Amino acid sequence: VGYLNIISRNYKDNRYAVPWFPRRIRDLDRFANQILSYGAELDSDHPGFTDPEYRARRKYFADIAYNYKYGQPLPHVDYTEQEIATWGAVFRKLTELYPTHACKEHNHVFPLLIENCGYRENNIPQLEDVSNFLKDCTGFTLRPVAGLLSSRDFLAGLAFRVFHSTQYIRHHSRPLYTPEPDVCHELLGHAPLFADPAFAQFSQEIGLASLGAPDDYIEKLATCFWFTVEFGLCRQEGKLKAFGAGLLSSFGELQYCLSDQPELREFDPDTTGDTKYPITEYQPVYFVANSFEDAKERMIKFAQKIPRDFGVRYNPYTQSVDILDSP
Ligand code: HBI
Ligand code: FE
Repeated sequence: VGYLNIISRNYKDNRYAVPWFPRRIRDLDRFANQILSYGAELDSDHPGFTDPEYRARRKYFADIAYNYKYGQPLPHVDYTEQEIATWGAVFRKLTELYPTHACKEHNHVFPLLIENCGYRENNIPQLEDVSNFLKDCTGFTLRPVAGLLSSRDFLAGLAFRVFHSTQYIRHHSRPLYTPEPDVCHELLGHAPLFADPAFAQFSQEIGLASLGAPDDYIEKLATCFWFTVEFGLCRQEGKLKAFGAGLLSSFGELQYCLSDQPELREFDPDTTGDTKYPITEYQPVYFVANSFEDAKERMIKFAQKIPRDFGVRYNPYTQSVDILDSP
């Protein structure tokens, strides 16, 4: 196909060029060396900033993720007593709230994770076990990641039903706080929902929409991701419930989001995608989805408006993206 000639890493130099994107699941290996900040570089206000032991540990996690290649078993980690205690504190508090605050899909899957993947207060589950479980449920898999990826790269993983997951844990001094994703956020917040077929499809649609999309649309898709996969609410049997991982992994915000304080709006990619949001405080606005099916349908409609000279279709047999000539 002619336009593949101009898929370019230097697309900003050429207004006709399409940004490079992964075509096969193995291509995700390329993201490892373009992380925005290596996981061991902590900001001066990070709770572990002055703890040399914690920083060395973070370097260890960043290195194993950096060297991971598609097809390898996910690195097995022996977590320390202190790390397990931190996980335990988070696990204990959050599991108090799930029955009343989490969506029914999360509550359906959580007992299965306890049964099959070693989810319990005194054990941090291994990414490998969780990834294998998700693969059986929806085909989603986890990939370790050494630090923050660009929105473009992070979303592209979802097109292949791959979720980039951190493996380190937050600093023990503040168990209920983390300024960045950690294994509590990934495994308690994100993982359960990726076992749900409709949620998995919705997530993959965001990923497929992102492939080769212009920068301004990547921004809109990342914002939709933020207000759904990270901070989404839904209405179930007339009650408001949380399904966003940022909520399901925060003892404080999980209660706040269902209180009468925040403003609620209906999820719609056209408007949601243009909404500004703070990243260091509780959200002033949440978007409510009718269902994952409905959110997925809206996402597919939105994706059709993205200026792109080609269509994409995921081929699950080859785990690759087929490029379709536009109609
Ligand atoms: N990178 N490693 C990692 N983890 C995330 O959760 C993450 C990311 N990059 C971007 C991102 N999340 C989102 O905020 C959106 O930009 C997609
Ligand atoms: Fe997240």
